[in-house]
Amino acid sequence: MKKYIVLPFVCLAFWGCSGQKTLTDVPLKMIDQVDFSHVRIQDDFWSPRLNRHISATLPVCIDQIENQTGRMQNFVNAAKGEGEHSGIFFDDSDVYKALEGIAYSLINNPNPELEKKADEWIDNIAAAQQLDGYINTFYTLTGLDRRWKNMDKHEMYCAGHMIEAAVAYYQATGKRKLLDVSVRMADHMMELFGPGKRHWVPGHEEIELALVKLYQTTNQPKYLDFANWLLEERGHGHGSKGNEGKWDPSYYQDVIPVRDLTDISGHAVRCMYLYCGMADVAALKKDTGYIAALDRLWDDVVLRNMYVTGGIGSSKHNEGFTEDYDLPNLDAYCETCASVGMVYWNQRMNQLTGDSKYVDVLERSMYNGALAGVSLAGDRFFYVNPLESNGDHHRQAWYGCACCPSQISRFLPSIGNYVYGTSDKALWVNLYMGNTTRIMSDGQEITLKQETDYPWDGEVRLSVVTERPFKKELRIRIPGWCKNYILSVNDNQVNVPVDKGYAVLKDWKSGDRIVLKMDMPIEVVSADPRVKQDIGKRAVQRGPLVYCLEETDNSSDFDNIALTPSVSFEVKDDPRKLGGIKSIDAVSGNQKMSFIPYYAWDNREAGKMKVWIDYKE
Ligand code: FUB
Ligand code: ZN
Repeated sequence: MKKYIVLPFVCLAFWGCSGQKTLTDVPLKMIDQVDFSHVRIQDDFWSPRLNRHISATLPVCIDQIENQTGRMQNFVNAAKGEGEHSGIFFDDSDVYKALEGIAYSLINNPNPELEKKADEWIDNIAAAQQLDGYINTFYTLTGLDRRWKNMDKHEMYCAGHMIEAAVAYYQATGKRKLLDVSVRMADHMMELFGPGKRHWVPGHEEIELALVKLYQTTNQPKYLDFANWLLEERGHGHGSKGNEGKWDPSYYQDVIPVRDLTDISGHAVRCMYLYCGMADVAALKKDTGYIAALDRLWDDVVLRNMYVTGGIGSSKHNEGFTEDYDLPNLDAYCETCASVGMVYWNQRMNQLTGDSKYVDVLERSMYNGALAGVSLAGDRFFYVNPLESNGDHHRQAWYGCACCPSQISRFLPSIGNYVYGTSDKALWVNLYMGNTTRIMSDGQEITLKQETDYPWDGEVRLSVVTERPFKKELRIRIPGWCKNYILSVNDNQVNVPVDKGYAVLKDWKSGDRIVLKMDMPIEVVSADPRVKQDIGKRAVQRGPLVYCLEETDNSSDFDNIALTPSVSFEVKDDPRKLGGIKSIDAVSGNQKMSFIPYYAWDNREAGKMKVWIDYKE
């Protein structure tokens, strides 16, 4: 693999490889997500985080949107048609993303007060919609005559986030008001743009995946077709000629048609949302060209442009990519939104292929790059996630550009989406976290239950209870990091085939005690030698977690700490440290060091931090 060679990312048989089966007969979406609304998460790792999402993250977002910034006031002003717009031209999107987070929270944790707040917001949003369906407070307050002229101004990006919020709120409450606003805005856009009408290449992708959700919610194929048309607009010279000359088309993924893409380039979050939109449209339109492009792009991202934390986008300059293997640590950008985007995209790839290599990356991005984006208390956020710090990089309560806090607000309550999947032949177990899940499958209720101390421990106890005999396979993911495991059913070890990273258990019955015991040793990993910033360095990981050194635990001679071949490690239970962690103590030569999980850094006094540690032979 690319950035770090110890892990087993091999080129698995995938449709893009030569000599593989043709695509025409293959259903393009193999796995359906088990929606998080069915997944009751209850464990020592995630439950406190989900509770803090309700008690801290959402209140911070609401306070910022209503009181500390003018985001909600912009809607109030736009409704009245008077007053100024404050903030950035795409600030509406933060309101929509926080609203989506509220909706997800309401699904598993009904809360009349929070629902009332969301209804108030939706009233303000609806009142700000123009008669022709247009909605965007920036242009309403600064001159509607200037709308739809600059493709970089995020009008469709904001519309996309509104649609996602609307779908979420409709699912949570059955209330249609924001959905109706969204439908009117989508219809407005389709009156202006589309085949035989005006060209448009959204400067920031997002609308495409949102239109697919709108299609799935309204059953109106025109929204899917419009998403497809927008994707096909790219790469033909119709797009933005640049933000006053600052950006070239590669920043916007607008150099060549998307089905011809081979390399990731430009802005990282834009890429992730584009790839999600392509995967969604491909699945529904059976567009194998899109899948082949996504396959090539995945290799380019994961083998040549991804950090060990699952973060992507190394450069602050374009919030994105430079050249292959350029992965600076101190200056790493690794925007939180991009790591969340990696989760969104990799889930789609897994659903298309049934290959667990995508869940390996999803898990890496989720537990490291994305989770670092929020403080342990849930009230402060990283926008940029470097792999090294001089002690001057800290989470903030909010940002002028607040895409990352609002991203966290919608991502955390929906993590249950990534745990299970269903297909014609199988139930898929992708992630390990304590939960009880009830789904309908083949006309009967199935209850799946996991008990585990993951990510600290590799033992997972799983049971599946069905009402009647149930024929499907259980496909249990063996993570890429796991080299040794034992799978047992009712205390009897079973040796079952492993297909694309899943142990395939065919012989099971309702109520069986299925136990997966994964060895979770400490691994010392090195980067691909082409990553010049990591030459002579090593990183430490255990299970899905990447570890780092913080100065506060390693105050003596932090800059000269080095691992050696004779290093010895010990995993230490630290229930009172950083919300309860397993730290890793190491003795290397005469030096002692203590590692903590990367996600937990910068939650104590300021100090230096590093993931990649000098290695002395
Ligand atoms: O432009 C909207 C969002 O703001 C992007 O996704 C982030 O990178 C930030 O620039
Ligand atoms: Zn962001």
